[in-house]
Amino acid sequence: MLTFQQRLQRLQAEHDALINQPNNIDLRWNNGVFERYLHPVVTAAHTPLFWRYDFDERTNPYLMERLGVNAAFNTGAIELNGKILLMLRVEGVDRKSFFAVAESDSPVERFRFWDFPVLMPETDDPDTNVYDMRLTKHADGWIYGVFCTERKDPAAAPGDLSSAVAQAGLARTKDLVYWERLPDLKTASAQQRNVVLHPEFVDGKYAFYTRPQDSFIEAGRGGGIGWGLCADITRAEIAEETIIDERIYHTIKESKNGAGAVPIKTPMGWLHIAHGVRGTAAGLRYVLYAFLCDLHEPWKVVAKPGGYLLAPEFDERVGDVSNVVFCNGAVAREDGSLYIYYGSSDTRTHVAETSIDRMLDYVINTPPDGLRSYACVQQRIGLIRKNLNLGARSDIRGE
Ligand code: M1P
Repeated sequence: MLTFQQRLQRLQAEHDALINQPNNIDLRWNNGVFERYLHPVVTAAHTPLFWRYDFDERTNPYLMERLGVNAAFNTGAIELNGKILLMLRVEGVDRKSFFAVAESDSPVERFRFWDFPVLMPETDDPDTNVYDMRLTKHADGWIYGVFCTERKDPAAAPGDLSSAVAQAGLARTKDLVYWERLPDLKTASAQQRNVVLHPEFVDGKYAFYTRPQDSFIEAGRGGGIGWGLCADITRAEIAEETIIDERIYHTIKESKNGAGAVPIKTPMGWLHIAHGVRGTAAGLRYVLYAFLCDLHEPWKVVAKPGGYLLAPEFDERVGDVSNVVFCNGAVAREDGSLYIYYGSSDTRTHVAETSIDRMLDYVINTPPDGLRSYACVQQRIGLIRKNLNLGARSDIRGE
């Protein structure tokens, strides 16, 4: 039996080894669009031991974890002063999520949490749970955090302990440490999740991507990625919400979709990495997809590749909510590289590496969804004929 001190040293050595573990490109993946990395960049085990254990032998003689952490996933992301800062959704064993920053000089490894998690101020109507923050460096000089705030549904029938209302919480900061909480975003929708603040003013107003839904889980008659403007972010209200990327039958976004990372400005338009959800016999399947919006009219989708960009693979497939990948943060660096951070199965955080050029090629030159098997086979035959140099020959089957 190890002594208290021996166990503590062992825990610390294991934690140090995890944080300092190098990360390498995963050679099992080779589709040309992006590279996966072998190890998750952040997991629950990356959270500091001093967040979880009481190190005082008198009050914790068995060196027990007193406040366990269940998961660290769905991260906002930003580059500040040459460092990559991830704003993770950390979930305690008590199921409550909170935000915490992990920092690294590298976009792919050695992320270390800051000593304290974010103590997000509450509004007059306290949040029960907060999660999935998008970090927007806005043209007005502030860094905004837009996140989901969840509360018990006040209209729930007696005994119904699962109905909830999700809305978009808003806060701003200069340093990710001190936060000014603003009133929640008001829209006409009963439920809002996956709301993202556009980084530039549009017509002199703040612009939001929204995701209206009828109920907490189901899109109902609602859904799709919406767009709306508001004049005053300190009392943010969207009077008119327009759907710019709708749900479509028998596609990867049939059940739900939602904006993901803050859109990335490129010479060809605003690049979006979003998520799409479809139902299966085994439950919902969440994948990432990409699309491009017009540079000057960012509410207009100008390129929509068919299908998914990134779906759960390998160990990503299994976790607390299996068959899920979810993105709410990406970092485009000055050298043109692009790092897409994504949570897998509501458990851990990974990174995919690509470049703006590659992603523009992907969104512009990948064929759109044919929407019918026949049309999709026609698309594929076009590719086959090209690769087999069949030109216009009509004596070969497949035209
Ligand atoms: O559990 C999967 C995801 O479910 C929600 O996403 P959406 O609102 O699109 O259904 C979010 O709670 C997200 O955090 C979670 O990963």
